[in-house]
Amino acid sequence: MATQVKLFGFWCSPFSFRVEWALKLKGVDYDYIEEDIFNKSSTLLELNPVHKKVPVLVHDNKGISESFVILEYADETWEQNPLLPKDPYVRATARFWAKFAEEKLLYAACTAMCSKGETKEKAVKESIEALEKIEGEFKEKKHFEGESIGYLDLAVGWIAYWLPVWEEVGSMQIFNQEKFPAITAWIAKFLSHPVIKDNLPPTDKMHVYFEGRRDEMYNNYFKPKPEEN
Ligand SMILES: N[C@@H](CCC(=O)N[C@@H](CS)C(=O)NCC(=O)O)C(=O)O
Repeated sequence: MATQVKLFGFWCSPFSFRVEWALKLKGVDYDYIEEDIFNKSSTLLELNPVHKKVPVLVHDNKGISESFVILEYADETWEQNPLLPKDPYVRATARFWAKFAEEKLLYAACTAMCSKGETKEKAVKESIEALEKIEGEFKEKKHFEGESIGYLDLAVGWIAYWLPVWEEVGSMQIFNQEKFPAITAWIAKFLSHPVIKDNLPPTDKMHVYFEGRRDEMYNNYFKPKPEEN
């Protein structure tokens, strides 16, 4: 019988990887389909007509989009190795911090990587402020105990692996081991987990790709427009 689960992803997408990690942690068998996000397939456009983005999970011929939505779907569909905590308050807290990191850190860090001057300075400052808040949360609670990784770990997993690449590509410093000891300890544990360490994109290729993205984003969005006469 053909595999019932398919994942449309992109080789260095932190959003795709959080879904791959979840499926692997749960032992769900799936076919991975690499999508060319610069020349999207008609299948992707049909599956995710609203955002036209990866990842998209296909289960029993139905498409599910948006990585956080997919994580929740996977957790409800394949109950082994639960990702979200049982307690409603702890569960809500995990969702809160996942959303916070996405909205306040991920987008600020990308902006910082792709911009220059004042925009970059502001985005670096915002990223550091967001990390300070996440550090406070990580210091207080453990989101990673023993072998079990949860929803929040997967949601913020990109901090461990993508952020250092973005810092180098953007010639900037956001992370600092002395300033963020709790996140530093979490990164070491997260990256040493077998499912995570065996499922990461090659950093040399990531550098090349994100350098290209940086230049493209700068030219298209952040480059000052010539004064109109
Ligand atoms: N909020 C989305 C973000 C997905 C996303 O931005 N995916 C990128 C790849 S990293 C994409 O498909 N980009 C294509 C485009 O923007 O047209 C999620 O969590 O799934």
